[in-house]
Amino acid sequence: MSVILRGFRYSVYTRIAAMVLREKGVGYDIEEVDPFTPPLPSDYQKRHPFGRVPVLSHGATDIYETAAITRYVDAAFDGPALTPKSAIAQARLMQVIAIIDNYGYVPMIRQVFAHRVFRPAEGLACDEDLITEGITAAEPVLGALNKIAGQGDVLNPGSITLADCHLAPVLAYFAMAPEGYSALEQHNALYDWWTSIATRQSLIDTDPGLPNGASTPDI
Ligand SMILES: N[C@@H](CCC(=O)N[C@@H](CS)C(=O)NCC(=O)O)C(=O)O
Repeated sequence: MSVILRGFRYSVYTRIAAMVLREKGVGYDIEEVDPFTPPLPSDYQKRHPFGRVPVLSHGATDIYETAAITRYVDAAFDGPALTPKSAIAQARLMQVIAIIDNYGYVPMIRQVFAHRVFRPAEGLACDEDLITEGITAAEPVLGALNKIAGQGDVLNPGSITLADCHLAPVLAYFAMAPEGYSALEQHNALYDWWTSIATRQSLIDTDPGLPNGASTPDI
């Protein structure tokens, strides 16, 4: 059965799904869908009722919501297990994913990365107040993730789980902003984890770069 990842090349959630597919060794095709430039393809709304990316299509089955996609990929395909066995590690894994989705994505990606890195690469203005707001809101997120990394059940450089794959693309973007990198550096356990995952092949292979070939800011 075919596996198609429908998503936007610069989308952090699309990259999370792609990273999990690569960690599992699942071959897939990509169909580019840009949710920020409507209209969406005519058949897309029936695949994703909220019009976001990504959607994973496996044969005739469509799955949306990245946490559901990555769980599905881990369970449905052969390859290394990306869900740990112990109850506490599974709970920590779910916490990492929920923290990113509920508290991390907007400040770290939509405010800090978008305004410090992505919009300038596109030649658009950035809003300094939003960056400041995002850094402030990211602080408790980094603190919570640092505590979990320090406990070592997940975000452990010795093993890769769905939590690692959910967080790595988010921190990769956040750390491209000099303020984001400085904030990350203050959290030792999380920073140690980041320096290890930053060289992971699946993260490197899914790096979309920046629009217009812009270079990443010096950090
Ligand atoms: N809860 C969704 C969030 C997906 C999401 O927000 N994707 C962004 C791109 S990274 C998007 O499609 N944004 C379009 C929009 O906000 O209109 C998931 O886990 O898949």
